[in-house]
Amino acid sequence: MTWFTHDRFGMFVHWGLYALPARHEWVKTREKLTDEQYQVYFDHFSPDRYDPVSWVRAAKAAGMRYVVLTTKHHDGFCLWDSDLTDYKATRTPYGKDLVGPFVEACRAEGLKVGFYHSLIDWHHPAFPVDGTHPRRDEVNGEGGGDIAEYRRYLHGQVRELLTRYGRIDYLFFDFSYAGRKEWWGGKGAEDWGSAELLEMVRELQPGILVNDRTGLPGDFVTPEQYQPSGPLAEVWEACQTLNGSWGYDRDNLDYKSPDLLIRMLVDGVAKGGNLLLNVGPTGRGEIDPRALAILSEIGAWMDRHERAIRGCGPASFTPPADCRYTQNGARLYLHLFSWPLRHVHLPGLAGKVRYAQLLDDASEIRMVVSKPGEVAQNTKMGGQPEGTLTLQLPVQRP
Ligand code: FUL
Repeated sequence: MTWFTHDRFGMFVHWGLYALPARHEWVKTREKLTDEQYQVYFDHFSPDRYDPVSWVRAAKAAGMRYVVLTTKHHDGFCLWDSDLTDYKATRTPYGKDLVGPFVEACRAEGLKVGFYHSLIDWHHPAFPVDGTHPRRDEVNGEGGGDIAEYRRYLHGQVRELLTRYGRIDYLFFDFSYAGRKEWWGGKGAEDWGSAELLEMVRELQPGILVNDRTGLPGDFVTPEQYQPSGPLAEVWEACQTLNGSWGYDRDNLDYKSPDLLIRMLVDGVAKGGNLLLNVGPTGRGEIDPRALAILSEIGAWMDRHERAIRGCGPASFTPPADCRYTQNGARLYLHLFSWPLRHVHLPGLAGKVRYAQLLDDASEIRMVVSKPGEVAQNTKMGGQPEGTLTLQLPVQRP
């Protein structure tokens, strides 16, 4: 687990046919598109500007240390040259495997390699639901779906992915949480054969980290688009969109600010978690400029503040309002989400801090410890309780 909880920050990449309609990765079900209607995106899939090295470099410059690519999303389209289907990139006008170059790019840049793989599949004829209609087996009787056949396909494809590209560090299955009622009426872990699936995964890739969405416990849990309210018992990673959509969504301008995303990262590390921040490349294969601009602002922050994130975890002290602590060994980092009027009071820290400095410019932060007897009075210390350490902040926020 060490690289994962050390690195803290990764990039999620949702990319597939849905980049062409460019209105959310669930467009097929949301708009009830038939297989025929959706086929037009397959027939026009031609990402002439696909350059995974540029993706990985953008991730690295943003301070991310691992990248997770959708090998297959719910629409069933495969980004690699699977022997088990023709519904794959190599049969589109593009005609080439997309996964191999991605893996090589991550390796070349020294980032960890992650795969996302959807357990549900709206395209495979044996999968009991296509995402648009009622269950195939209810409509067609016996012949409408065959979960056992689909399970063989699923396991076979995961085997391909884990044997063709060398070492894979991370696997994000989607989407059965333990105890969750399946939206399509399935049985979760039993349908996927999750116990055998996980056994195979660990045999093929002994060092891999697997998430919790097979319906069985994994190595980490995956809060989606929210921050847990405090540390969790499990290792965790929040996944987040830039604008509410995972796939490229051209007209959705509801972007989170870089400032908010940095706070999410900080808040997560303060609670012992990672952040997997998503981009949805376009149908030509590029991360669009709006997303790149956000990544580069996060990168500028990370460049100066990386040491308050990387290798850090929660501290045992409770921070004041609007603040977070992250800690790495004997170093405690205080993150101020709003800038108080010159003083910040840290309960319980008196006598515990040898020296304080502003991370931004290494300038000294003067510290004052409240003494017994000063407590009740309206002193310069603001009547802080004994044991409080008060920091005198710069006149201006740097
Ligand atoms: C969800 C999926 O349905 C979304 O499309 C996305 O992939 C997200 C990370 O997981 O369960």
